[in-house]
Amino acid sequence: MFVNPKRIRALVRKEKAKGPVVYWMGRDQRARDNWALLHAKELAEKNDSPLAVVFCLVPRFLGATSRQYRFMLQGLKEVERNLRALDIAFFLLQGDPGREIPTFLGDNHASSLVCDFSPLRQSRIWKEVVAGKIELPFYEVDAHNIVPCWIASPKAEWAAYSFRPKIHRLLPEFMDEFPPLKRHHVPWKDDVQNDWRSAECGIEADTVPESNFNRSGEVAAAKQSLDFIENKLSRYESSRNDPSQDGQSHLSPYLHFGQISAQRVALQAFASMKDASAFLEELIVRRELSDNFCYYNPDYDSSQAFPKWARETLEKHAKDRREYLYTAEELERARTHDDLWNAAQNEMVYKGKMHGYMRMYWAKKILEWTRSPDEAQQIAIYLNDRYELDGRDPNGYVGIAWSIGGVHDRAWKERSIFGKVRYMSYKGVSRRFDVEAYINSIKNIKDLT
Ligand code: FAD
Ligand code: FO1
Repeated sequence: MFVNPKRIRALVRKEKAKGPVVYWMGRDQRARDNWALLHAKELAEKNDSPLAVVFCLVPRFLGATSRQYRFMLQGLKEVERNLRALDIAFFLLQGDPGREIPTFLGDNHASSLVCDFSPLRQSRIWKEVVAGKIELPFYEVDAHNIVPCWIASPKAEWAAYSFRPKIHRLLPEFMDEFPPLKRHHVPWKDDVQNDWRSAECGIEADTVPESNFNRSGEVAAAKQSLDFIENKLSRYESSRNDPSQDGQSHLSPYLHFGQISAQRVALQAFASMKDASAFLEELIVRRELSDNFCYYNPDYDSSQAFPKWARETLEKHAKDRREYLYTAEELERARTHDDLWNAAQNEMVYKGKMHGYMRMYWAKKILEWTRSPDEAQQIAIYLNDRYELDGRDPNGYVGIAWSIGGVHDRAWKERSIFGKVRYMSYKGVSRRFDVEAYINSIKNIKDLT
């Protein structure tokens, strides 16, 4: 048995022994270190069946732009090559997964379906629709979290302090080494040709300028991870909160598209350094806490999901005078009075990835400079998902809800507009790092693009 059965749950229970096994790839877009693919392979081996991986490309996806689609498709082409080398077929479908996946299963007389896990609404709806249409076993495998989301905790956690001990208790069981993905012994019946060009033409995304972020794909992700662990992990704790230094791993776009497994990164970090706890706190506890939040709060992208104390305090200050008020367009164009905020916005627009520390300041200022917390949250989600390569992720919904709505945080000293939600000021931030050096570094990126 390759895969810990606790990582798997049945969405449809039916018996059907013969026919190909299909893995419907969604969030975990990689061949290597993928528990969902390993489970599908295990099923196919048991039945001497062929194995196929399908990805269903939707023409519009939650405000994703040309930038994110390009990054994703580049990675998927590499997945196709890696799978082909192992006699595993890869199909790029196009259209609505609720229709395309059942049709593909029927046309190919599939015996079972495996999918990966996402706590987000769209993915859950797709799976419900597919489950309602098919008469074969359908399994979901959490290939994204180290501790499967439904095992980590049975409820929405208050904060990292309540979630951390649960994760740490379960980690020894789930930090197991991945078996290699071996060549499949029953090849697909015919040669598969995917029409990538037609898929690219079918995308209906808005066009935004390309970012200058690194290459996409499994190879680039693995290289980024090793480079970080060898050269930067030891100073992560002291430098990660300084936007004028390059102290972060830059793994979030790869993690978002599942081009690298967080478990692989964690195994490498553990092996390389005795105490990598600052990094592992972010990579494991904070990241998996975001999945926990979205999984148990269906309103994860609305102010309804803010804790009661935060909703009450924000409501009390709803009519407070705003010294500056900006429209979504002014914010998008980085036309504010605050050079630090403008630099952060430009970093996101031109680089495709804003520094983690600046993301907090950025979102909190949107609360300060717009008419209401609801408006602030919607603008922050819109901009984040339009420009960040790692956008549309539980980490994004939670990061924004933390900054604007006190999610996973506590009450602080009461003040205007924010009420008891934690405040950040230009002056306070300037004491922590060299603001001018950061602003200049962003001017350089902008000039180069
Ligand atoms: P590193 O510091 O090297 O951390 C490694 C990994 O740990 C990250 O890739 C990420 O998976 C995880 N991680 C780090 N910080 C956090 C955090 N605060 N919460 C949860 N997981 C974390 N992250 C996204 O992946 N997508 C988003 O759209 C996103 N939007 C954000 C918006 C706001 C307003 C805030 C405050 C945070 C947001 N984050 C988001 C969380 C965090 O800022 C990024 O994950 C991080 O900056 C990514 O850079 P990195 O991979 O170099 O991080
Ligand atoms: N997943 C898909 O299954 N099909 C898509 O067309 C698709 C596009 C896409 C674009 C941007 C982005 O950030 C993610 C995208 N994803 C897509 C992946 C998505 O994160 C996962 O499918 C989630 O599980 C859905 O909640």
